[in-house]
Amino acid sequence: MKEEVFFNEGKTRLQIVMGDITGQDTEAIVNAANKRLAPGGGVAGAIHRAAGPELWEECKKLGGCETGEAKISGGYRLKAKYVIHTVGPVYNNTPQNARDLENCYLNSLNLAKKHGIRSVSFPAISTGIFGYPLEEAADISLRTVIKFMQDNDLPETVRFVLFGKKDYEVFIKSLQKITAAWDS
Ligand code: AR6
Repeated sequence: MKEEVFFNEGKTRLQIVMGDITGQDTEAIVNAANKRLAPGGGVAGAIHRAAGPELWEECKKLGGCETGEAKISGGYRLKAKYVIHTVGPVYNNTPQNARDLENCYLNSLNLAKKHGIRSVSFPAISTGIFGYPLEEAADISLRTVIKFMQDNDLPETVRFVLFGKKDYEVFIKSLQKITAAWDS
C-alpha cells in the first residue's frame, strides 16, 4: 500500500494512503454515515457489508446521529475493533458546511480519545454522495486533524484512506500546501 507519513511529532503521526477503508487494521475506522446510521450506499454501505448485520443491529440502538456529531459501535467482522460513525454536511456552499465538517473530525477524534483508541482511519467525509468539493474538504480535514494531533496524545496515528488515485493526489497536494505555508 502506498503510504505517505508526514507528521511525526513525539508519538503522533498522520498517514495518507490509497485504499479501501473496510480493510484497515487501525483500532477504529470512521464511517461517513447518515443520520439514521443505516447501511446506505458509499463508504457506509461498504462498512456495513464488511462488518456484517450485527453492526446495523447495534446502530439501531444508538439513537441516530446529528450532522457534525459522532457515535461509536463495535467493528464486528472488521479488523477494526470499533466503528466511529459521523454524519457529514450535505454541501450547499454555506459557511456552516465547513464548521460541520470540522466538527465531524473533532467529535470523532474526541470520541476515539475518550475510548483510549490509539489509531483511527478516516475516509474523505462528505466528498461522495454529499457533494463536498474535494479540494476544500481536504484542506479542512487535514488542518483539523493536524491541529488536534498537536494538542492531544491520543489517537497516536490518524490515517486518511482515499478511494482512488485522484482523491489521494488531492490530499497529498493539500498537505504539501499546508506544510509549505509553515516553512515560509
Ligand atoms: N473506502 C474508502 N473510501 C471510500 C470507500 C471505501 N470503501 N467507498 C467510498 N469511499 P460517501 P458522504 C469514498 O458517498 O459523501 C451514504 O449513503 C468516496 O469515494 O460514502 O459523506 C451515507 O449513508 C468519497 O470520497 O459519503 C450517507 O447518506 C468518500 O468515501 C451519505 O452516503 C465519502 O463518500 C454520506 O455521503
